[in-house]
Amino acid sequence: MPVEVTPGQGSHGISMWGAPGSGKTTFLAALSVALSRRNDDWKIIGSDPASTDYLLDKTKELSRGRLFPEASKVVERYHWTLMGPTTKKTRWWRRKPKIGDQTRIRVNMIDAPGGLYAQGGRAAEDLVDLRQRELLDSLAQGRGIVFLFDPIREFKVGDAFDHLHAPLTRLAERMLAADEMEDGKLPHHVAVCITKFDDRRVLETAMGRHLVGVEPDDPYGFPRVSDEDARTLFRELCRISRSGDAELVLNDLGKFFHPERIQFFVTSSIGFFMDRRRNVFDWDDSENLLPEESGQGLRVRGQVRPINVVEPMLWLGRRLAAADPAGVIPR
Ligand SMILES: Nc1nc2c(ncn2[C@@H]2O[C@H](COP(=O)(O)OP(=O)(O)OP(=O)(O)O)[C@@H](O)[C@H]2O)c(=O)[nH]1
Ligand SMILES: [Mg+2]
Repeated sequence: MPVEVTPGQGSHGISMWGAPGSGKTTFLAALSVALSRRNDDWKIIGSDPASTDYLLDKTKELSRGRLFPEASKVVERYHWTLMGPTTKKTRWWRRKPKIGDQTRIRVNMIDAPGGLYAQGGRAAEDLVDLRQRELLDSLAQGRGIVFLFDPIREFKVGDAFDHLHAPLTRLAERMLAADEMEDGKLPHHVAVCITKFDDRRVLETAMGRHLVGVEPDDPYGFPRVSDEDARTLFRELCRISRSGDAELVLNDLGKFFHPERIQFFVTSSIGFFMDRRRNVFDWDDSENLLPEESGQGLRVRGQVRPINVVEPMLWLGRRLAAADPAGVIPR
């Protein structure tokens, strides 16, 4: 029997959270490519024309045009369905799963400009505050967060904590007033994603701590950090924060969310460069960024090979479905 997770803005709402330029929009743009590269049955489908347009257009710009999205200006909402194989065991007398026997996870995604996370939503007096309130409303309604931590920005600017603490405190104020705190914590699940793993500085930090391995079934030999080691890498990257405040990010996450509802991932939306003639990862030539011909900005150098972009979404989708069984409708 197919399993469908209810739509609605409510419990299956997921918000992208992170400082400006931390890679939120690129992460979403890479989702379709990431799913296409997997040898399984998971796919993503828009639930309305605008959400489908986004998937088609952004995927094309990133993978064909090798262009990054522009900095976000407004709060964008997308409604998608992740469709995948059934998680149910097939009975011995049914050799194949029945047609229509698949898992469907509705994802209501919010992507906001990172700047909106800076203040944390005060009274709605001007446009920025209005947009901050809108963002806070979405966070309060949803139960999933993809928190992007950009180690490069943290090294250069060091403001991840500023973009976490104030809005988190505002969100807690809201949830407390609505009597929705559970055991003193927010009810959300959080996928903490370290972004830009393809950047040499991040890769070298992970290598220096012996956290990098290669998956045995990966024919190209791309470096990976396991989810078990992702938290350790996060801690290491916090130490080289410019402001020294990044360690407070970990403390805040632990204070505001249930530890079993936090999962760390080491990700890259564009992945590592690979020379297609050699068809194997080259440790000495791994960077997948190029300066734009105009000299302004960066573009993708080779093919887009996202790392750990689908996994946080599937983890969140499954967790939200399990946490809200009323949302699983047998059809
Ligand atoms: N090395 C590397 N750089 C990335 C990656 N993803 C994004 N970037 C860089 O980060 C920049 C910002 O990415 P965005 O996706 O626009 O970031 P954002 O968080 O949506 O930014 P705002 O919308 O301004 O809040 C891009 O223009 C790229 O230069 C990645 O996977 N690897
Ligand atoms: Mg953006």
